[in-house]
Amino acid sequence: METALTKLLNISYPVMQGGMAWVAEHTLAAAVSNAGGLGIVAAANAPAEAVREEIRKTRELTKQPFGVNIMLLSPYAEEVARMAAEEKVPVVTTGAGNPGPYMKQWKEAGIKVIPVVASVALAKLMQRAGADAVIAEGCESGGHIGETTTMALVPQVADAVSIPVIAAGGIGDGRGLAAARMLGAAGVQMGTRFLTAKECVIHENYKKRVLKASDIDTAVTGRSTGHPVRQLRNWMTRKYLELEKEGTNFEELELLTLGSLRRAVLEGDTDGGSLMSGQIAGLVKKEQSCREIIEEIMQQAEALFGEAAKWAK
Ligand code: TUI
Repeated sequence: METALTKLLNISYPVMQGGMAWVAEHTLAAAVSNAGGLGIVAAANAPAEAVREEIRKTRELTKQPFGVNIMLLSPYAEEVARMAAEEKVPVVTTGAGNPGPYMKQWKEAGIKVIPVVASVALAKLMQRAGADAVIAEGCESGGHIGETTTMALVPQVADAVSIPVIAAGGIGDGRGLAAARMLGAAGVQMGTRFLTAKECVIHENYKKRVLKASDIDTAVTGRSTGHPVRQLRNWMTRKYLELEKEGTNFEELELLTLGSLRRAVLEGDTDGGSLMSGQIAGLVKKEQSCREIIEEIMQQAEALFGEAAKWAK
C-alpha cells in the first residue's frame, strides 16, 4: 500500500509506532522499522546522552528509517532537540507542545519533522513552520491527550493542510487503518497495539492488564490540572479522580503520579503505577511480533478496500 506517508519516509507500510514514554526504546523501535513500519524511540523525560545511546542501539539493530519522539514538556527537550539534529536521525516526531523553536535546526539537518497535533490551529501552524507531515491524535489515545476525537479531528486537519496527515488514537487493526484512510489520512500511528508486541520490553503485569482490558477500562486523570492523561483504571486513577473531585491542589496531585509511569513499565506496579493505554486496549487480545501485527493489519485493510469498492454499486 503506497501512500504519501510511505513515499515521504521511504517505508513499506503506512504504519508508525507511537513515541510512548518509558516504553518505546530501541528493541521495539527497531522491530517496527524492520517490519516495514516506522519505529520510534521516545526521549520522554530522559537527558540527551541517554537518548543518543538509544539511537545508536537502534542503528545497530536496523538499517531502515526510524524516528525519535521529543516530549516537549521534558526539562531536557532543548538539549534532546539539539542532539537529534547532530545525530541526523531520519525522523523527529514531537508531543505535548509546539516544536516551533526547534524546527529550523531539524530541517537544516535534513530531518523529516512530524509534530503531533490535537487541533486544526496547531496543524496549520506546523505546516507554515515547515513540518513534513502532522500526526492528528484524537483523545482515544493513551497518555497525554487533547479534547477532540480521532473521527472528528482527522478530516478537519486533512482539509486544513496540504502535507500528509497521520491518524492516531483508537486505531488498533486493519479496520482502523482503512477508516483512517477514508477520513483523509495517509497512514496511522499506533501505540496501544504495540504495547503487547513480543519485542515490547515493558513489565509482564502491564501487558497482562492491556490484554485483559475491556472497552471501558481507561480513565482520564488531570483534566483539572490542564494535563489530561489516559490510562487503565486502577487504584492510582481512582485515588487521583477522588482527590481531583475534592479540588486537591496541583502539587499534591503531582505527588501521586510522580514516577508512576516508570513504576508501571519497569516494576509492573499495576495498583500505584500509571498504565497509560488508549481506548482501543479492549481490541488487543494477543501478544504478537511487530511483523505479525503489521502484516495482519495490512492484510485486513487491503481486504476491506477490495470489498469497499463494491459498496458503492
Ligand atoms: O504527547 C503525547 N502523549 C504523551 S506525552 C506523555 S509523557 C507525560 N507523562 C505525564 C504527564 C504528561 C506527559 C505521555 N503521553 N501525545 C501527543 C499529544 N500532543 N497529545 C496532545 C498533544 C498536544 C496538546 C496540546 C500538542 C500540542 C498542544 O498544544 C501546543 C500549544 O502550545 O499550542
